[in-house]
Amino acid sequence: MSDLTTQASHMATRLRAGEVAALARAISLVDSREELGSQIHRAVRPYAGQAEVIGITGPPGAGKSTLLNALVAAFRNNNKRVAVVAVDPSSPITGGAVLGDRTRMGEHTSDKGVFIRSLAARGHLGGLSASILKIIDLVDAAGWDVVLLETVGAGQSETEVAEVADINVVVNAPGLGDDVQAIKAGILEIADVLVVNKADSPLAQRTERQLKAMLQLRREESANVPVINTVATTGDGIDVLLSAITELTRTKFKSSKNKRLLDRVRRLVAQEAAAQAKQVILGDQNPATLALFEGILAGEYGYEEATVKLMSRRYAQAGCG
Ligand SMILES: Nc1nc2c(ncn2[C@@H]2O[C@H](COP(=O)(O)OP(=O)(O)O)[C@@H](O)[C@H]2O)c(=O)[nH]1
Ligand SMILES: [Mg+2]
Repeated sequence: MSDLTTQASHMATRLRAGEVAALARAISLVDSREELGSQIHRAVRPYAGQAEVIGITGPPGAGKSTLLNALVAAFRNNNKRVAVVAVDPSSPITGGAVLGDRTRMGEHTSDKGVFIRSLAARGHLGGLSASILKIIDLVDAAGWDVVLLETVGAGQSETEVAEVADINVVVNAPGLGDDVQAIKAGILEIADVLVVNKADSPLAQRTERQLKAMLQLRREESANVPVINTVATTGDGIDVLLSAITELTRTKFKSSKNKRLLDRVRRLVAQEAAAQAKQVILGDQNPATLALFEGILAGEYGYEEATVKLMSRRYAQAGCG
């Protein structure tokens, strides 16, 4: 065995034994795309697949961090060990700006049943979700029952999180500007549970009505998406939210764990393939490639046709086509 393999195997053993320091180190290695990180991931991957992965997305200011804090407490009351992975470098939970939130999370930071980690949202070739997924695998293999994924609610992190989570909780709140338009297109489609947070606001009922109307417009299945009112600051409605999550997890996990995991892998490989293809094409100085581009300019091919030609040639070169 090479040094690296031996090292990976030691780390994997420590991680599986529940050593938090080993988990934290493995996450850093994966997050920075080190080869050792990849090897640790491969070594522990077969042990992952047990944890419930719950994404918390929604516009900034909706109350995601506050809600997540309350959810952590609720899961802890049910004796579940909870890992929080924040795709949000400025998260108040993971070391950010708001002193009040930090103090509130203080109760959790000293709890051995809570693991908190934030990831940088930039610099991930192949998209963030591939890295998140590997990190979830690490946390999962280390024996954590629940993984809560928090996003900053801006940029691409929401959709990336949605791709890897088993259950997507989409949080909205009144008073965020253009009503429910604050929810980005596409995010509503991936919602398994919709939360109207800040239900203590007099405008919350209107937000709820609008969300329900939007759900009905979007698709038929969304008739089943529960809409739950919460006041994250007081904990009102958190028990209802937790029951909804638990019920959804039960049905999702029951349907077929293997299919769920394979679907997730398929989405991520597709995404990784797109990212890799992009890098290859951007760096491709092959005269035949340039001729293809010229052909597009001259109207000989459409973009789609040229792309198919280019891809099939690259695949043939790589010996996999
Ligand atoms: N009135 C009220 N304020 C809330 C509620 N939930 C969160 N907030 C406040 O809304 C602000 C934004 O919350 P935060 O959790 O940081 O939102 P995030 O950007 O989605 O993570 C904070 O000042 C919270 O204290 C709620 O249910 N009711
Ligand atoms: Mg937040």
